[in-house]
Amino acid sequence: MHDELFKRARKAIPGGVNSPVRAFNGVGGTPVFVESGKGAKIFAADGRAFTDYCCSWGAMILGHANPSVSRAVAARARLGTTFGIATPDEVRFAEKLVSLVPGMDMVRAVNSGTEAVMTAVRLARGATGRDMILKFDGCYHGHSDAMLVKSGSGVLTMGASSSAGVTKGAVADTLVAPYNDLAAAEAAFARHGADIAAVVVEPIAGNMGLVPPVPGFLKGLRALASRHGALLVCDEVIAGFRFGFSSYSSLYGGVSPDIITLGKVIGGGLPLAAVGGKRKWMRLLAPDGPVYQAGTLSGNPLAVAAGLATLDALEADPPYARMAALGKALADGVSAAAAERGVPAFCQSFGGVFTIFCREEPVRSLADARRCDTALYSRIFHGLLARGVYTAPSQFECNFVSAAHTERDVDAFLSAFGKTLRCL
Ligand code: KE4
Repeated sequence: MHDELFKRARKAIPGGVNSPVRAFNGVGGTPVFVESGKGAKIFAADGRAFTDYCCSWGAMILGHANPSVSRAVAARARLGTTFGIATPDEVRFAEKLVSLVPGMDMVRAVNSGTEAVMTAVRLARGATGRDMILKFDGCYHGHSDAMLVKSGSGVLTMGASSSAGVTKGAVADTLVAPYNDLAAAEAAFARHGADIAAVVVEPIAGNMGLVPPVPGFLKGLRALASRHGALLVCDEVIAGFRFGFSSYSSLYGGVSPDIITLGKVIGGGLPLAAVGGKRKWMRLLAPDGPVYQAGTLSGNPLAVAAGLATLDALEADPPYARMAALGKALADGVSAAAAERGVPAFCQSFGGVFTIFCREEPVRSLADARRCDTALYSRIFHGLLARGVYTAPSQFECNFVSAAHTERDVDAFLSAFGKTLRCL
């Protein structure tokens, strides 16, 4: 059935998918088509059920079809979904985010992480009058031209370090340094400091697999940016509200970015992301300031209803400690099982987010991640899939434990993983 669906899809949709990583090019085989989800489970068009660790790339922190989110969206839909006119809900949403993220005085809602980062880059350039941006190899910040240089995520899977169609001019001002390499960032500033508008970084990287920052990296970037008059942009489209009820930067990073981008979790499964930061920068955005940015559906009531319901649920019953405990149990179990069988793989995790890296040494950079055995990763992916566990269809992505996952799910994951290892 999926073969037939994919055949039809490929006729009508480029690559048969609306986002490249879904095509299974990173693991081979025919992609799964999902009909529905409930809690930690997803149900494929052919009737198979899976425990889902993709969670729409982190957005579904409460699990699929969460009752309070579904009720909020259904109720809102009956009142009208979007007006292109200001609404009270988007004021509440902005006030909520500002109250929860230290150092974020103002926030603008947008429709995707790509839009949020694209706006952050334009804002930094407008604020400083400078052109250059420093980003890090293996970090993915959406598909705006300036960011499609040595990106992670789907771009990495495609084996391309840039994209066709991106002009030389569009990337001429994008500097790239290895993630976790503060010396390289210092060298970039030593050479271009007066021209760098912003450092853009995933404070914990999720687009080459899960790669936490090494001690001192984020604080070093903060000091460098401040010293040279550049802005620090923390892209928390994955990390925001994922590891605690605020930003990763404030909870674990020990840094206060000038601009922060949010997405996924704050949208509760609908197209909703945000760019926020210190008032002195945010007031430069149109219509008050000279940096233009706009969006027909930005802050639309339907998406904001899902976002507010998600934030309310996370605030009422924070799942973070439990997700972290489940994530650790899963990661420790995977690493122990691989070691016991002499399979070159281990599980790197933080909070409820994890990646099974098919190599034995830790992964601290894209160069490390690229040394993984992607053929082995593919065999593990398909072994888990065949045993009812849906994980990221790429070595260079993360997996997510949601609030809906249970100890039984983790036990089932480890059982499926053990059986997969025995069949390698
Ligand atoms: P979107 O434009 O896809 O909403 O967000 C772009 C983005 C920005 N910043 C970070 C840190 C991100 O991880 C993303 C998107 N993440 C990928 C998964 N790693 C989206 C999945 C996909 O491309 O289909």
